Amino acid sequence: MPIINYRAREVNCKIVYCGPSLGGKTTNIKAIYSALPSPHKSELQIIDTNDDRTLFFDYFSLDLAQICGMRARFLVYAVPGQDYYKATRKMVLQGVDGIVFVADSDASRMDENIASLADLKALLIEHGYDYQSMPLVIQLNKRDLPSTLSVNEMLAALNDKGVPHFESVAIDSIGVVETFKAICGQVVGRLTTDIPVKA
Ligand SMILES: Nc1nc2c(ncn2[C@@H]2O[C@H](COP(=O)(O)OP(=O)(O)OP(=O)(O)O)[C@@H](O)[C@H]2O)c(=O)[nH]1
Ligand SMILES: [Mg+2]
Repeated sequence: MPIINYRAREVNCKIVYCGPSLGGKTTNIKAIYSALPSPHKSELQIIDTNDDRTLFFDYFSLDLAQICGMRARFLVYAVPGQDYYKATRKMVLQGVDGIVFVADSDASRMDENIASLADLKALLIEHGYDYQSMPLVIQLNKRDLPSTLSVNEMLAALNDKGVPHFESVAIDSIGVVETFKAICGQVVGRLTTDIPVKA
């Protein structure tokens, strides 16, 4: 549930990018960030290792339009995908309002996509969140690779909720902003129906 500060007339929505390691979450975050106009965004925080893998999490915030007379701020995170950072993933998912699942389209990585989605579902359960009603967008990334699995095969394995999906090439900023807009739209859609608006 978004955090609402009625006094400041502010609502904070948390969006988390999840998915297997090396699938392209950090690349998405960097591409969205560079596409956003400066006055409305925070600094970009990326903490990674020498081999560019996320160690803690990636983060920026974005001030968006007014919703129901309140200023909406999106807090955007990407988790570390590697197996042994499960505790960090759980921490970052605390208070999540919407999820982008970035899948790797390389056919050889399908097992990791499936395992990562199972890990995400387990962490949501641990937090007591309902996967079925959680705003979710699936991104099929790395569509430029020669060895991609077909879109239908990937969706059959990953899109059990029938949510919106986007094909992307995050290194070329293709499909990245579209994905982000779609998850923001879902989260805002829930805001306008779920939140009791005080005068
Ligand atoms: N060919 C191709 N490579 C990509 C694409 N998107 C990202 N990459 C590359 O994939 C590698 C991993 O990308 P990251 O964005 O660091 O992946 P991540 O999901 O953040 O990985 P973790 O932080 O370990 O969870 C990098 O070398 C990227 O340049 C894409 O669309 N196509
Ligand atoms: Mg990363």
